Amino acid sequence: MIQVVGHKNPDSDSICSALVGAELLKARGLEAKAVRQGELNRETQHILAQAGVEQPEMCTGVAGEKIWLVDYSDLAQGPDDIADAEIMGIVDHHRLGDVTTVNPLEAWIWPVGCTCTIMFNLFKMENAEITRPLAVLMMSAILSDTVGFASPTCTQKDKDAVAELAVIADVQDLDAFIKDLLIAKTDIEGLSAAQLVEKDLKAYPFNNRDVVVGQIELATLEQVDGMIDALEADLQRRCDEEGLAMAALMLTDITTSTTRLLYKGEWNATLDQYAENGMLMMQDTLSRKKQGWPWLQTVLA
Ligand SMILES: [Mn+2]
Repeated sequence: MIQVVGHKNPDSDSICSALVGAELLKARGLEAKAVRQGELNRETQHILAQAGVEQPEMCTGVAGEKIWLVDYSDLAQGPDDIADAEIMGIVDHHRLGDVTTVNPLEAWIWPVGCTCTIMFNLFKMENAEITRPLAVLMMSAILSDTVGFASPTCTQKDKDAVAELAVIADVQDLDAFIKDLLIAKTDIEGLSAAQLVEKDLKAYPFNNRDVVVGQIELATLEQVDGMIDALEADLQRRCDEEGLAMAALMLTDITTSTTRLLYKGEWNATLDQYAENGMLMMQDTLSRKKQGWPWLQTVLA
């Protein structure tokens, strides 16, 4: 049995590509199942309901198991016992991380907007059947990761994949489909500050120190107006408890591509010079991977 596992604090791509990847392996005649490393966010719940697909079961450990990694290749984002698993495959669209393997592995790492775009091309290469549920999972993940094609991470391959998948998924009105998805993506009603920070938090080891950067995608920054103090307090708490050099949170208005950065930790002073009236605004910043984190790396270096 091969377990297909996405990263910690799973986003929609991490869940959908695990589900789709398990089906790809099954189409090859292998035994496989998707697993998840955390609870589903509201957007992912919306996607699975649309697709009529059950959520993957919770990952309870991978020691001694054969695994595929989807949507990451960093040890820090994998299961805690990943060192004792056999990594058989990687499908990812991030920079190459620090996993190493004993045996040769199958690795598909493309600079595209979404892991599911690579999955779609693998299905085509292998002439594996793409059912309607699989098409809904893949096109939703692509539209989520590329924020409806608006992200600078989006490529022609992502657009081509959605065009073909929308036909299989029988989606007539793509704009309405995207709108519903983005409403679910930006729904933060009732979530606590700690839940919001945790939602899409990623570890970025830097200069031998631990750094975490989260991101909340919003329809308007006003959604978090009353929560700034609580969010900053939660970032500070994480620095204190985990010895982080920095904990940052991107508050991103996906309609205007404007990001407000909250940050706490030892490296505060370096970032303070870019703030005005205590607010660090990043214009034209939608993507953590292509814009937010690269800028932070340059500034912190
Ligand atoms: Mn992804």
